[in-house]
Amino acid sequence: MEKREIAGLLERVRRENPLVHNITNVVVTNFTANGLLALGASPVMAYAHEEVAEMAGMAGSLVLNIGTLRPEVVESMLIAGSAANEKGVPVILDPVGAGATAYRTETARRLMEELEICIIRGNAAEIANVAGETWSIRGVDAGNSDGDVIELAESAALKLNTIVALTGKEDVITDGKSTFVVSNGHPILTKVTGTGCLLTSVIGAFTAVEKDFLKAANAALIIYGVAAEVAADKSAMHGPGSFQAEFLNQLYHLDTEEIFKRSSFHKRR
Ligand code: ATP
Ligand code: TZP
Ligand code: MG
Ligand code: MG
Repeated sequence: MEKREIAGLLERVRRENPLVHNITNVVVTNFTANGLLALGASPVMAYAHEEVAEMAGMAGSLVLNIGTLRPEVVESMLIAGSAANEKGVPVILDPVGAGATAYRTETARRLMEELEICIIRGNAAEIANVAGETWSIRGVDAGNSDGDVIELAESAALKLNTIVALTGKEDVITDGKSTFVVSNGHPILTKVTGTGCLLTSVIGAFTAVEKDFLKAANAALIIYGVAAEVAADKSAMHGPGSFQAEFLNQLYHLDTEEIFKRSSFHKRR
């Protein structure tokens, strides 16, 4: 993928201002809405069984996030997901904490089975656990296993028949056949809650404007990582609070020049 294509997709998000319907967790709701707005997308959170089909059907994409799941919210996800699938609206899943409890693992697998999920985005432990492999996880944060994340992402993509975006120090985006590795980002992202969840919603914004979902995810991860690097340069010395605010500023201001200068990725195969 060319750098100018990546910058071009950011321009498209800003120009088309896609509606992203999020059924997400209570920790990250405000940060996700503000991050999508800063990027140039239009966020909406809607949960009621009475309205989710209508909302998902009119959205550019639907993002499902199981971070603080409850049975009635899982039901909302299934109703919204079916409506989105019927209308051809892309559905993206963040399996927060899959592997930490049986309920999370089973719910993530159920959503994968009952819905057509075009991209699943999680840390290594979450992806492994959804794909039926064991990988240590503590709460919602990835454990410290040193497995081969590229091999894990590729085998999970084939097994789950979807695109996997596996994030961490390096991000791997793959459909099991073509694989991109992205090195952008900054460790301080791990000190602000919801940076993974917002990323999944940002991927949602890109799938609303680019139907090649592998390219959409790749561009989203690069842009997110580059914005974090610029924000860290300006604020990391002050700590996570300043970084969080500056990161929103950089999602808003990020330009083609920074994308060309900083984007760091390669196609593995
Ligand atoms: P976890 O709960 O394990 O932190 P998460 O759902 O918050 O997972 P991350 O894997 O932290 O999601 O990914 C969120 C963003 O942070 C991605 O853009 C990723 O590239 C970036 N990131 C995570 N860890 C690092 C790191 N050590 N260095 C650089 N960037 C990182
Ligand atoms: N607990 C349940 S959901 C959540 C926490 C702390 C937020 C997780 O956000 P992220 O983006 O995975 O760091
Ligand atoms: Mg994180
Ligand atoms: Mg997460």
